[in-house]
Amino acid sequence: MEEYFPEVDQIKFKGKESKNPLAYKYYNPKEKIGEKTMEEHLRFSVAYWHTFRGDGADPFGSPTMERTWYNISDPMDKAKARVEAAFEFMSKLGVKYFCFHDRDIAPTGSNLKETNQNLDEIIELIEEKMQEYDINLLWGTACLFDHPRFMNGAASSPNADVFAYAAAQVKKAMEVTKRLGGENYVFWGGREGYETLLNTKMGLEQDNIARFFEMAVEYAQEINFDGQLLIEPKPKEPTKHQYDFDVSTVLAFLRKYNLDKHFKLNIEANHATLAGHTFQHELQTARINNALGSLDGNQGDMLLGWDTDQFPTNVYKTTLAMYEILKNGGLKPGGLNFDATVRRPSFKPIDLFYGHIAGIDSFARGLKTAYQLLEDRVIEDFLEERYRSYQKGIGKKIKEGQVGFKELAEYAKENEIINESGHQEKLEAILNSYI
Ligand code: XLS
Ligand code: NI
Ligand code: NI
Repeated sequence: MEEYFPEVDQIKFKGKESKNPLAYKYYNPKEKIGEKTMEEHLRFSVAYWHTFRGDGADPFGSPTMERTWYNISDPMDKAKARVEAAFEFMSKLGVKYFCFHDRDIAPTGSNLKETNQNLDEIIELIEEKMQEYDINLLWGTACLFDHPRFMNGAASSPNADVFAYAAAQVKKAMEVTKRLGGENYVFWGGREGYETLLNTKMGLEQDNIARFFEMAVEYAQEINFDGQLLIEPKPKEPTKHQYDFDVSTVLAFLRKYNLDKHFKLNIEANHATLAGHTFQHELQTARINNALGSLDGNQGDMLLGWDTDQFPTNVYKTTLAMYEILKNGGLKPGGLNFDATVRRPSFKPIDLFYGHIAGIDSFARGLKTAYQLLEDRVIEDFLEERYRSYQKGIGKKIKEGQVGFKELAEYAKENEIINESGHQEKLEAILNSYI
């Protein structure tokens, strides 16, 4: 069998003193951090679309990526070679999960029937490889944004035939996700949004998306798919106003349509920043609403302002993200999917390893630091102290709903207010001493 990454052996943990760029400095899969191993905490996943389909093309230039499987002309042979390459890659990296869109793995045929047949053929091969390498599916999804038919959206399209086609595609994608034992199923709203209200019935479009989700919930139950359904928020790109703007917007939408008990969120770092939030803000918003499902790990570039999907290397941010994950009691059945792509000039196959190793080590280091922060109750104790006025006296009565405006007005008349410092700089310095 052809080897696609002959220059790379199994990536191993060598510790932070190691100078080997093809070794983990922090990620030691079997090392225990508290009750769980690093592998159990982090549940890393490789994104099929970026890693095995990304060609380096951008709006200004042609593909740059050197990948032997791109030179195969027959689309099915190419898809099969890609599967081989993918499993060799994941196994050498030591990552136990992957994620895909239906159209990432198999070519489209001349009609839906043929497309589904292609998909089934590749799924069979993937199923074999999953068993052979002991690699699992974190989530599957349907690509409802690439084909021209989705130019006006999928479930939010003004054209009901497009809605129907999207439903057919998700039905099939859910079936194959179930067949491969997928632990989650993701909906990222592709082109569910709009450019101008001059041509858009926003109310109807949102009602239709809710109808689409209801059908998805029903169908998941019908086929006994017991994975977690996830929605991935994003504020803009490709459309100007994406309906799933951020975590709060999605939660409000789900509650309006009574869908909240069926969905959690898949939160992407670069989407958080595009929405004007930190990754931690989005994670905590989901966590306190019991809706934190899974992560798309990457990072953006503050100076570029679009979804650059870079590999996450900022340990300050991975630490605060892992802090939220630990507070959440973990991610399972979710995981940490690298929705990230190497830069256009990083065109060598080996760069795929460098990118993933950098991301994996950044999160492993973030996990260790966040765990220590929690062990030492650095933030916890400060917060307890800062909010202690709600533990007794008038604060306790407010919390327990024992007082109203009248009682509070009486209280305020008698009481002198003494505020305390928020000590932000002190806390930031402490955090730095841990990182
Ligand atoms: C695009 C999204 C996409 C989803 C899966 O910005 O991040 O890649 O994760 O459809
Ligand atoms: Ni994503
Ligand atoms: Ni993205």
